[in-house]
Amino acid sequence: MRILSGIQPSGILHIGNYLGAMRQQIALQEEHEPIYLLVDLHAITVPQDPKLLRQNTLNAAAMYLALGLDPEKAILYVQSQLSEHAELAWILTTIASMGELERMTQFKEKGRGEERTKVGMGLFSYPLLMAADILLYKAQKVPIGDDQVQHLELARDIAKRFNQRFGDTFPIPDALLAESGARIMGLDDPTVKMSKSATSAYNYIALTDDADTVRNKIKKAVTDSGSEITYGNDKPALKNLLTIFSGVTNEKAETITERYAGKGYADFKTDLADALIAFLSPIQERYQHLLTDEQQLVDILHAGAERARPQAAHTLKEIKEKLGFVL
Ligand code: AQP
Repeated sequence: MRILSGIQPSGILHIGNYLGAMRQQIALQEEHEPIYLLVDLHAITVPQDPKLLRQNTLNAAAMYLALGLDPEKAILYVQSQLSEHAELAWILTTIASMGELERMTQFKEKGRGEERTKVGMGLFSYPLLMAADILLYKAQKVPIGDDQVQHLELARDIAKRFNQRFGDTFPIPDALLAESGARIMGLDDPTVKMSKSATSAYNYIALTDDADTVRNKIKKAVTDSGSEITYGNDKPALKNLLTIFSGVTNEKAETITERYAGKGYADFKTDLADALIAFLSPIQERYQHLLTDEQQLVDILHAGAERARPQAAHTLKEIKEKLGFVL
């Protein structure tokens, strides 16, 4: 079974990226040969500083490895290293409609505040590039966070339409959502998802945050009214903190809440910060070590692209033949 997902190297990676996507992506390498892309072509749909984009791409590769991705098992590479992604994305623009792209909430949110005519074309067609990533490898399962489900639905529609017009070509891909943590919310606002492009750093716990920063952010994290530590929809901020607590300790949320019967938020927050620090410290050590050898990271990414290239080329050739291109 082919599994594929991507992550934008557009800044820091946060605990939402990990619990919502990267954790299960890495676990899947034990039984499959998944493909994970550092999607720089997606990242440039909003302005990027070139030097920073390069560094963020290497940082994201180092973080995947520090979290346990084994490049012998999973295939990790940079999307722009194989031109087939962009080529297929163009072909898909010819079978998608403006109307279906206009319905995408990410485009609406990221373009908010901009005059409509000024929203970038790349941002608009972003989901088609994602569909191309998936369809290029005929992926059947796509491990993503909840916020990407709408884009996956579009990829499914595009795959079905292509199959109808040109004959059976693509399996219809399914989203693989984490059982818990598929949507981690902002620490400063539990009504919006944790996001690397949040205006305040108090929105997220970066995987690279040091111990003092983690303590400070958890201390400032918003909580709900009342002082009891319970897990439920009536306490969305606490529910989010408990999901994070449970995610980094592998304890059930209910088991955690039992420990805080009769205690207040202060104890809970101190322990949550400690749990996060204990989880992040060894990862950060490996991450820093991996970044000392940039060439090794580049080599791993090149090797990943070379492993993936034959299948990407094969699928694109098949598609071109079906479209009637002279090869
Ligand atoms: N808050 C989240 N909870 C659970 N999963 C999340 N993901 C992102 N945020 C959360 C999942 O992480 C994977 C990689 O995300 P991405 O960087 O490619 O795209 P994104 O969804 O746009 O992530 P951000 O951090 O929110 O970036 P910005 O701020 O640029 O929009 C995806 O599988 C995503 O679902």
